[in-house]
Amino acid sequence: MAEKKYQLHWHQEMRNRKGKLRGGKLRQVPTDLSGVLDFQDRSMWHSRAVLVAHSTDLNKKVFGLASHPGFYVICGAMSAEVQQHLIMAALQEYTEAPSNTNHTRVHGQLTEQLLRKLRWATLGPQFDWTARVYDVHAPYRPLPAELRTLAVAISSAVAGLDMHPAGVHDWGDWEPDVALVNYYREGDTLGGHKDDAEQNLCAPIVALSLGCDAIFLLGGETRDEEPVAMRIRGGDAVVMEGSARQVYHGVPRVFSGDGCRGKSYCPYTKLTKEALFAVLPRSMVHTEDIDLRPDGDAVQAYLTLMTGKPTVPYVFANGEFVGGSEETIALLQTGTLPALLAAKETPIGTAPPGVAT
Ligand SMILES: O=C(O)CCC(=O)C(=O)O
Repeated sequence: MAEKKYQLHWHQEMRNRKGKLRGGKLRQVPTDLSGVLDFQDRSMWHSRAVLVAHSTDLNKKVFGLASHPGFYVICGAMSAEVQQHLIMAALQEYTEAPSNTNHTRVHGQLTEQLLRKLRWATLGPQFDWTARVYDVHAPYRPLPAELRTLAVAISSAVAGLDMHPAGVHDWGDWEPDVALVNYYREGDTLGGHKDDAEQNLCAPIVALSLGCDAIFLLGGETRDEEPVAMRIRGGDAVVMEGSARQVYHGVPRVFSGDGCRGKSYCPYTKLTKEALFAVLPRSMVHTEDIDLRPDGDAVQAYLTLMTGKPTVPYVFANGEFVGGSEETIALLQTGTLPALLAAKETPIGTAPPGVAT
């Protein structure tokens, strides 16, 4: 139910031409996101029983849920530089043999054309998806040191907190040795599942998100339990340990990276938004004032790294960087930008483009 509710659905308009019904434009069906928990929105903390602690190791807030002991979210756990490095590594090094990807069996090594349909890559012992077991005999790419370091730093920071009365953290001298890299495009999903094929089910799972915003569903031990839907952003880390290690979870939605990101007090942002709204319906244009986000500096650093442009606003359309206010307004004046956006006829999404692992 919840999975369906948050998935991207398309509606095809029908046109009546010369008495005949014809398939018309495809439009995204708006999704009701009012029930989605956003840890960055303080006003939700009380009503959604959010637990908040400060990790001195990470110098970050760590969020938990009273309903799910052993579940933690660290917003902005990775700096802009780390995110960009990992995105490049995920697209290049991590997909090279002896890593397996969803293309290995049929096509062998990944080519640029196959990149569009890249879905997963394995790091550490290969996973047999049919038997749902790890094959420790086949050659594999060892877990990269940077991922090991991040997983250990994040999980031990969480273990140092006392957020739940019956804190678990019984993974002993755990050494991370395996990772699955998931690649998502707008609208992609990862069905609800449990991670139960690992040898040591006490060892925590650390999920690192890169790129676009997504909705993460955290359920219970059976599929009957209504899951909690939450927004996860690029740079966030999720840790699941203890009883939260045994629950169903999935990703019903990944948003597009299009839209206009600026600052609430910036005259160029204001100008760009006005120009966009003069031509496009408001519901089609996602805008965000990044200075109002607690991690606004990190978002700007990330956008600067991605685009080479140090100042707001940043406008993306159809996954491409359009430019700042000057370039956007010029494209709007020539009619190119509305055409670019209308080509897809979808609302503009919510996060910078990229991959999520
Ligand atoms: O991509 C994510 O954030 C979730 C990953 C996950 O649940 C898995 O790979 O088992």
